[in-house]
Amino acid sequence: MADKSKNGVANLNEAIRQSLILVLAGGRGSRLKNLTDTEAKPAVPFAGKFRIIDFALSNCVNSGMRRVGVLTQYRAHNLIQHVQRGWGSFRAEFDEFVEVWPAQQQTAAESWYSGTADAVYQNIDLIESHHPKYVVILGGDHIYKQDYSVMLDHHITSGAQVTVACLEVPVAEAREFGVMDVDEQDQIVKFLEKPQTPPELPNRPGWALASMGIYIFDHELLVEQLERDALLEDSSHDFGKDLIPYLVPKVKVMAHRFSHSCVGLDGKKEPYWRDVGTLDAYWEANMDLTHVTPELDLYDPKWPIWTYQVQRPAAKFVFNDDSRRGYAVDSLVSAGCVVSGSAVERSLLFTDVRVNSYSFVSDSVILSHADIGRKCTLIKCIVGPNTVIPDGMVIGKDPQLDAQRFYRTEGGVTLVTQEHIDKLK
Ligand code: ADQ
Ligand code: ADP
Repeated sequence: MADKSKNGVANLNEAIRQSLILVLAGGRGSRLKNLTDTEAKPAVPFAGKFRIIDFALSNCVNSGMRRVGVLTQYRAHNLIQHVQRGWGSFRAEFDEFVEVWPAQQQTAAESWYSGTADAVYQNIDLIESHHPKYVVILGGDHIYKQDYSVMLDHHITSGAQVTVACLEVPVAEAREFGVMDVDEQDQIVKFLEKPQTPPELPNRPGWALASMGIYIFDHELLVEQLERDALLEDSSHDFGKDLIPYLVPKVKVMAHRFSHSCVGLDGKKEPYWRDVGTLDAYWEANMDLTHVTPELDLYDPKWPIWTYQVQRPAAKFVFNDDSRRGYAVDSLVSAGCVVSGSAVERSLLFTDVRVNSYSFVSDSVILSHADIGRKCTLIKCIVGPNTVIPDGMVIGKDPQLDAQRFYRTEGGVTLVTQEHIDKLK
């Protein structure tokens, strides 16, 4: 295979093979309300047939990095099952694997992971057993397409010991991130975790350089630093809060611009990277896919997004002469769905959804196995999995009533779950 390096790194393919990826998949994502009652955020379904973590894992595989540990914690059952079923087919004898590394496996610590660095520290024996040269650490809860091998290439050519992926974000949003100052070579000179007043970019007022929480470490430095930090009582054992700010003045920590390794940028101004951590952001990112030219292209054969899904029959549309309906437009309809005598517009139906006669669904995200009764109207909703919407129910026309009965977001999206429906009875 031809070497992939754009910068002339000798043996980039070998460096890729010597890398170990750790996907942090333990976050709860409580801003997703009832959607994360039963699962960790990385396991939340997205775009009809995927789960959020499939994007990070597909990036790993498409980047050629096939030694992956998934670090879990909160409500991990569905996540573990999904990773094992969908990603468990790598060949250990070729030193390729996607494995789940559950919390508390390695140490006698009494508490669960306290921060992201602690999560990695607790798995230090497992990491050592793979003898990596580079360790790539990333979160499992963002939607984006990135070639991590390009970032590794940059890490090696720049002579960095740590590299942090970053992108430009409006200052108002930057308070939620780690924010950095860089010199002309993009070496990080200052790193502030979630600052109240984020420093602006000199050449782009109103914007700041934010960390994506994706790090490449030289293995030895990582181990040394995790061991050092573990002994500190006043540390929260977090990469963004503790390790990165500590290392910036001491070793070469480089910023890697996401625009250099983003897949599918194709002349677009801003690279696509979404935290679907709130219901509004989740709804919007799903809705984007129903647009004629979505910002996120899921149909690119050069960067496929892989997943596990049960085999279901093709979606079916039944026209009803009386209602003059039985269709879906500007919508994504997954396998196993039946849209019968009803109209679906600008919506996303996940697996096995039923929409029955005389109903109208628009601008909505309907999760798996939901059943929308007859003569219902649903506008701008997120319907939870397995929810049965009773015949005749109208949601999305009366904000006050919706807020009383269901959960209504600031952005005007109504979340409807079976729990809500049961309470109405
Ligand atoms: P945060 O957004 O605060 O900041 P954090 O809560 O640290 O992110 O979670 C990062 C990732 O680790 C997530 O994918 C989460 O699911 C996972 N995670 C958290 N705790 C975990 C644990 N104990 N075990 C396993 N996984 C765990 C971070 C950085 C910022 C950066 C943003 C970018 O600190 O500097 O800007 O990410 O989103
Ligand atoms: P409605 O409330 O819209 O009248 P029905 O449950 O009566 O819905 O179904 C209408 C049509 O939808 C059926 O005639 C059938 O063609 C199709 N349909 C419903 N359920 C299934 C199913 N399990 N498999 C295949 N088609 C189905």
